[in-house]
Amino acid sequence: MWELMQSYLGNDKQSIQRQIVNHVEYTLARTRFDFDNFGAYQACALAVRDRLIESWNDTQQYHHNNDSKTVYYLSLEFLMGRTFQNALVNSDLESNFRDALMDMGYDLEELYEQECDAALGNGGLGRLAACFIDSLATLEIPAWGYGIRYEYGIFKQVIKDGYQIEIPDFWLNHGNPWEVERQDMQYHIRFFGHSQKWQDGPTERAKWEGCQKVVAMAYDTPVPGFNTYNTNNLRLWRSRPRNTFDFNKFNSSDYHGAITERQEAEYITSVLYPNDSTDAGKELRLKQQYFFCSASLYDIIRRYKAKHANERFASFADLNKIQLNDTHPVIGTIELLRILLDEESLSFEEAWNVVYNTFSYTNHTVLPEALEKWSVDLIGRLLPRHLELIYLINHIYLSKLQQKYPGDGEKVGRMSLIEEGYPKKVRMAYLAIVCSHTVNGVAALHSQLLKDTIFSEFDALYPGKLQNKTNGVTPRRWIHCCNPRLSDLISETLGGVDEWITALDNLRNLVPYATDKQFQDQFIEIKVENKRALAKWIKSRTGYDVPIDAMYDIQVKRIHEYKRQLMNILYCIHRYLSILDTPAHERRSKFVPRVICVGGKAAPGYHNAKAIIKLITAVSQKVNSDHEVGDLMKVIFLPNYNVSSAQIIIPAAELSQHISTAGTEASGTSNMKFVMNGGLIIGTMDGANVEIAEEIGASNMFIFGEDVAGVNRIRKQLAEGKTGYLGGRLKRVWDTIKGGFFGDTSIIHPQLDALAGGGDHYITCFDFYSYVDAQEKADATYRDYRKWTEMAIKGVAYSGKFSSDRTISEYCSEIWDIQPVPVPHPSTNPNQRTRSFANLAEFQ
Ligand code: 26Q
Repeated sequence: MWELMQSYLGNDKQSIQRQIVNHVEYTLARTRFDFDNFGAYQACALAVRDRLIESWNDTQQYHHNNDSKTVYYLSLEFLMGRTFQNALVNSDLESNFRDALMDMGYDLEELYEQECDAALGNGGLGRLAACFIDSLATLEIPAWGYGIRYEYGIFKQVIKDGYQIEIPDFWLNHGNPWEVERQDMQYHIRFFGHSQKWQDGPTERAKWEGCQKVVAMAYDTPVPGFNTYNTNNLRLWRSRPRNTFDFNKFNSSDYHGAITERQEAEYITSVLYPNDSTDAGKELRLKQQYFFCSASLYDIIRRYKAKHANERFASFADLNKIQLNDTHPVIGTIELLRILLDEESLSFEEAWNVVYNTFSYTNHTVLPEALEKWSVDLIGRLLPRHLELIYLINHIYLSKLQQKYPGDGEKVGRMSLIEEGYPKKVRMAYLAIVCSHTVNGVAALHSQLLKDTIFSEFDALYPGKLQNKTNGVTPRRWIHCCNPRLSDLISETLGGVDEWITALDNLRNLVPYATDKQFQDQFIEIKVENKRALAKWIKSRTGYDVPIDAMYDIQVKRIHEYKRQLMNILYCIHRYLSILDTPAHERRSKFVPRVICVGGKAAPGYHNAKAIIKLITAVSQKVNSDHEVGDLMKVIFLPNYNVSSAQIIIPAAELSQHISTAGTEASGTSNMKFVMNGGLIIGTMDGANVEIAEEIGASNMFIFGEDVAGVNRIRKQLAEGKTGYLGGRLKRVWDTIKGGFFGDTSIIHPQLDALAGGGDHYITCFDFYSYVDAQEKADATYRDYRKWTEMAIKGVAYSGKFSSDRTISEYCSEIWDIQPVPVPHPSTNPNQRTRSFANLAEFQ
């Protein structure tokens, strides 16, 4: 057997082709007569996966043998998008597969289009998790992602009569070739019941009795790093019923009831909640959170104990670091405490120290209304022992607060883990802070705001605990894969090497080329090609023809009042009216032709966001069919914005909009992607825009609007009853909409009334005029397209900071204290691809 398992799959053309046809015939059971593009994609995916499994098995075995310190990224969302191209690129197999397929009459790029997105996330937070696991693998950090294998990802958005309709995303319909089902990797997860306390010497412990049990089953996906043998793991859990059957119910002929109970178990991991800010605490959501935390912790503990039995977890926190992606998995802190106390017999102090030194928490919002709170009643019913432990922690913590702030009961009440009221609630963010050794925000401004506002009292209580880790994005997917021509141009220009893909600061060497006419011409040609590709996409998805020789102006992100898509569309209306005001023969000289695109999903229950979509589509219909305006202006709603469409949209943008009210967008990450792909930003001094301006120079952006201090000043005026701030141009926009110029847009009227009547919380009306100025400046700059291109190239050149490799390196040194562990490559010699015995010894 040793000999049989000694060799690796070949990566020469013949070996790849042989394996593809073998998978077509033996795995998919297809014949040469129904070997279509989809079959070819599936077979290729399996062929790639087989290779990933080799490096993945070797990596995991090596880490096991070496007892490598490991990072665990716990996230309710992993917004992976497609895997095929990324897997080929990271394992340096893209050209081999392209050649192998070409010979057989298939086009690799066409096969890429066969794959459906793994859309197990809502937006920024979920995509960040995906970028992070790419960087962790690339940086050779032993790391696992843990999450939920939802059967339904984020809904598909369809536009009907201008309104958003949600369609379920059953993404596993045709199977998922990238995952490996681990039938043998199962844990029992408990819910409900009650806690029976007992005294164990000085320590109070509990038995969890009368509970319901659900099985968690693991599904693994290999995560290859770029240009390294290291291959990490993404482990997603699926809920299943236990293999028992309620015979009592069966005998009382309640067959249906017995089946229903089993289905309840399956429901837990059925669907991703489509909100990207907190909604009313739904029981099923809490079940999801606890379910995947519990399974992940049992899994981590099992592996730890395999090497460190009888050590009372003394080295656990040195060898295992767990990052909480927002508060969604924070119940995991209490679960670890419970396991250590009630199942592993540690003292409370021992258990607490393990928990505290293991966990860290990342916050993604300062909006107080978006902070998670769970009702005490719900937690007490679903997780009775956990509620007891939360109260116990709160008791110890509050007595420390009382000592520190004697007599200040109000402050102690404000900082308590429990919010008094009807109903009583647990403040999950506070719980996360108290149970973690570090807390971080996701951009410098955001982290500062955490210290100054919602967590200020915690910053005083735990000096140094609050940190900043500015977000980043992976240059593998967000330059190299999505913009191959730009990637090639960069590599050629930087001396024919692609080192910059893992050392993004190297892009600085492009600075001298920003004014180089020949380079500019190549850069422009690539942008035009990317615009062409987007125009084709728009035609196929919306039916609209859009010109190529126009400024591509794009805002894509979840639809939210704070992100102010409304301001964008109000400006579109203003611009449209201004064009109509201008005599036809002067229009071309006064206005730069623009294709204005807005895309994004609204949470299904978010009425105001859905109304904004309707307004955009209504304006789109009117403007696009107005022959007066023609190609001078097109307004497009890009339907069903997701990761794979982002890979077409972002490289085509010339201007991108990041126009949130200052102090509301924690970071933003698409802003980084647009800059890397040669798009200019029109934006506010919010989130990571601030640091982008620092890096690329504010003069290479169109910055406008109030800063955080200005926003606060205006909000104060509004609170004092200020009205009458609309101004003439906005008034006209209001009247135009309400007059029915864009058809029936009555759904937006109440929002407009509120905005005008003192309820402009996101100061859309106040920022509008400075936004108009910035838009005019963008037009003026675009007329000098050489200048525009110079700014765009400088953006690319100075965007190095925003690689998620930099972000992850900072997490490694300042939060996890972990170093890379290079996994030995079996052989780099293609003629001798065997697992040498020397290596085998290392892997044993
Ligand atoms: C919570 C409870 C119940 C149901 C849903 C949720 C929920 C789900 C997703 C709450 C929040 C989210 C997602 C938040 C998010 O994506 N935040 C974004 O995170 C990015 C990465 O840090 C930042 O760049 C963005 O600024 C931030 O908005």
